[in-house]
Amino acid sequence: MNSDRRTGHSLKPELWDQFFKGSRLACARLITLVENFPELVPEIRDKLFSHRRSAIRIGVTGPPGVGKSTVTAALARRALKKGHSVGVIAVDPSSPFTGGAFLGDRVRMQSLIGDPHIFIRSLASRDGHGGLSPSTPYAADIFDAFGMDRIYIETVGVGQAELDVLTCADLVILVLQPGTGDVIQALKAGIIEAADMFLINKSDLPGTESLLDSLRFIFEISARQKTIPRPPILAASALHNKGLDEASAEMERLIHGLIQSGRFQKKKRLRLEGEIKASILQNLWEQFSTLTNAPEEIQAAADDLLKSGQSPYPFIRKISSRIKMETVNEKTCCENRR
Ligand SMILES: Nc1nc2c(ncn2[C@@H]2O[C@H](COP(=O)(O)OP(=O)(O)O)[C@@H](O)[C@H]2O)c(=O)[nH]1
Ligand SMILES: [Mg+2]
Repeated sequence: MNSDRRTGHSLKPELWDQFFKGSRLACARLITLVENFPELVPEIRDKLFSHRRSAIRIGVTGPPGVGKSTVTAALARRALKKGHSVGVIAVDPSSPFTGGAFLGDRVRMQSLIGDPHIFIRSLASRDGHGGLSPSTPYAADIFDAFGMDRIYIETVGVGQAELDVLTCADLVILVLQPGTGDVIQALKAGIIEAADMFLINKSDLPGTESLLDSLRFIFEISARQKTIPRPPILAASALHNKGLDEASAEMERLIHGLIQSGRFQKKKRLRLEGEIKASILQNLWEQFSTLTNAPEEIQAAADDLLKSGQSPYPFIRKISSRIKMETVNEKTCCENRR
């Protein structure tokens, strides 16, 4: 049995057996483990990697209250009808202990609960502020290995943090609603450039046409600058079940294009590169901090620098040269041991 030194938590072989036999309980348990014990991630990823399939990850983002959960539920329902199996990761802005917002999302997704081909899971957002939980990509990988082929990731939707969704989604849908001026906020946060599709939800409310005009105008200007390809802009009313068939069809067209053009594969490769780089950095930092008292020194230096108003770079150069020395020492030490 493999077990983690620091937590004493173990991944029992039975858990994997159950997971690969399709136990939803085992799937939920694995997600709980990656969420609560990041140190178990490498072991879980090792096991999952060869079982990954080619699920498409769809990020649904946008300001709070625009109808992301309602839209996600509507799109998921259509995907189920087409025979897909669907995973939904809803990032919960509240503490995992209160579960308040998730209850709200569950109500919106109620019609889907009980369908064996859908799995809805909430994750606590990072620091409770917004964006994605650090465990989101791992939860998506678990769904992928579990056999889900459409994975919807609904973010909390607060400004800059929405950009996080890009790092783990193949396709990003930005949901907006009329009459709020949120488009300016989204423009500032850079999400407009990053979204693959725009969905104006609540088109039953006034102001839909002028929001559509503003968005088209934004893209007309940018198309002139030839910086951003114009994404599809659609209007829908998830509550009244209008425009969602069109949105779903448009999304499938985008997915098809993504696969045909090779961008899907490229996105997967970039994600993997990012994960490798981040893990190497983390490992190097851990090694360096156990060999030296760098964390304490950095804290003391930051205090001093703030007081003195001096540039941090001489200190950065000093500590960086120690990284080189420690690497040489480690290498010599390993060679001597051979
Ligand atoms: N008028 C109107 N209300 C909607 C529509 N879609 C969702 N809502 C309502 O908007 C509120 C927020 O929806 P929700 O899906 O939770 O938004 P989220 O915070 O972006 O996930 C709920 O009260 C929904 O019933 C719509 O198309 N029209
Ligand atoms: Mg929601």
